[in-house]
Amino acid sequence: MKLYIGNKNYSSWSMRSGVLLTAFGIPFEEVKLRFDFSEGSAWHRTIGAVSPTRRVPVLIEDDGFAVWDTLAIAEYVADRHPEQAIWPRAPRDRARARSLCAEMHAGFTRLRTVCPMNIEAFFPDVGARLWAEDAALRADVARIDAAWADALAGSGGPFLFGAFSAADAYFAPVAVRLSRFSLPLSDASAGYRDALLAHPAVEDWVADAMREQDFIVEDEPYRSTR
Ligand SMILES: N[C@@H](CCC(=O)N[C@@H](CS)C(=O)NCC(=O)O)C(=O)O
Repeated sequence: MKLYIGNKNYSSWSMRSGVLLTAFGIPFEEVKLRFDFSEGSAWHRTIGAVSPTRRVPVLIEDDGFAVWDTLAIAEYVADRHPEQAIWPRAPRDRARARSLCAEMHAGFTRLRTVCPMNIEAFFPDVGARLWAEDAALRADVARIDAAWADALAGSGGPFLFGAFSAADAYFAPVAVRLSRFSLPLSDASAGYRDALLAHPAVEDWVADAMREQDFIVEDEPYRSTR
């Protein structure tokens, strides 16, 4: 199967599915589409041909069957690979992991808006200013911190539910944002952020992102050049 993704440096949704498949050793071919939102671009033509939502990520089976949206992709891959604990095995952990993914999928809009993922760039000064000025951002980070600390206290770590699961893949781009904008966390959550960033599937994604050497203006509110 193929996983269509956007720029690895910027595409946080693509990262979730890419990290998930890599972390569980599920074979797939990666098809990277460079973001280009101009009229008639290759991006629009290609994504329009494979995904009804015209968004990445989208998973395409060899017979052309498409699964779009990170939550549906995680569920589909878990259905196809019951031998893998993509969701935690214990029912309550599984329910909690799904709650956290759903919460991430639908929420944390302030963090996502003002701290866009940009793996290769470090903005500690912007982060400090935002932290001082933006109560909605502080509330998003406080909720993430509490959710992480609660799950880690229950599982004992190193990942949210012990072993790496879809919930951790979901929070990988959050760990990147928190680190790049240098936003403060409790000790437990900071340790988890670092463990997540050190996971081999996350490290692979980050290394590829660093090599991209691209600059997409729409994704760069804090820089005019690289
Ligand atoms: N809810 C979707 C979000 C997907 C999404 O917004 N992807 C972005 C890239 S990170 C995209 O394709 N944007 C292109 C556009 O909005 O035209 C998911 O979970 O997959």
